[in-house]
Amino acid sequence: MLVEAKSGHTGGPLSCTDFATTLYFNVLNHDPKNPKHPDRDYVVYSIGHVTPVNYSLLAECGYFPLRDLMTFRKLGTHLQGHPSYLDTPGVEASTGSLGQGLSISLGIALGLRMDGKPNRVYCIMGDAEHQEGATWEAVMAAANFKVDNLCAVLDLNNAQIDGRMEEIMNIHPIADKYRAFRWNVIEIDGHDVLQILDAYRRAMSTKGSPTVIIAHTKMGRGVSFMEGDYKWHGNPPSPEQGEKALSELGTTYGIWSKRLRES
Ligand SMILES: Cc1ncc(C[n+]2csc(CCOP(=O)(O)OP(=O)(O)O)c2C)c(N)n1
Repeated sequence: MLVEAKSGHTGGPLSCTDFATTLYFNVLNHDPKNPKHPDRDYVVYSIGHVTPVNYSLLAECGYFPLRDLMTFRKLGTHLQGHPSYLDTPGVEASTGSLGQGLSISLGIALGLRMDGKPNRVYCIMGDAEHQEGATWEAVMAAANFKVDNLCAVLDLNNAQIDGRMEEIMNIHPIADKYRAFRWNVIEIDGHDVLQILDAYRRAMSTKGSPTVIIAHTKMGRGVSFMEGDYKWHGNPPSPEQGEKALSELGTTYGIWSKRLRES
């Protein structure tokens, strides 16, 4: 997608891939053939820019054909660089302006609770996004209203657009901050699927407070020349780099083109 588009975000989507894939395939109650099903769980990407992982998972789940992925970031496609809920099935909120997703998720969660419904809301957040003040209003309100159908997943990759998060505007001690706001805090290795599954289960059984899963991850996870390097935040790979990345991730362009043609 990124090579074809010649633009877009590579590093963040790869740091989110393990916990986001686990969420869609093992945790979510959803029906890709009926995206607006009233009993569905909601996923809000507060870090709207991680569309490569968001759209890939929606396509793999069957919300739309895999071949649509090759239109990513092109004029007229429903797969724009940042997600639009009016255009793409499975997208619950139009995001991209950082710091808004937790407030949106909180509103959805409160609405569901008012209607007496059991649906859950997942909000995928970035670490540097916690530099946005509005995030903390939502953190405070979610705990105050004991919104336990809300689970935030924090992609703690210590990287942002201009450098290392800890050097630009350190958000630590982030776990203590959430605890002080009376959230249920679960810290995990964000690339260990068993830990990820266990965290989602613990979040589901927590009553009386919202949960944040702090996922320690690596930007560009799985690709040797990208891992841990913030410069991959907003850059696409060249065709050669793309081929090398795919082979390190256990696939090839050939395999992908075949799947796309057949979809
Ligand atoms: C309100 C707002 N300010 C600035 C930006 C530009 N921007 C896009 S991504 C990003 C960095 C986000 O860092 P992080 O949340 O850690 O995501 P990651 O780098 O891990 O993908 C910035 C500053 C934006 N999208 N919205």
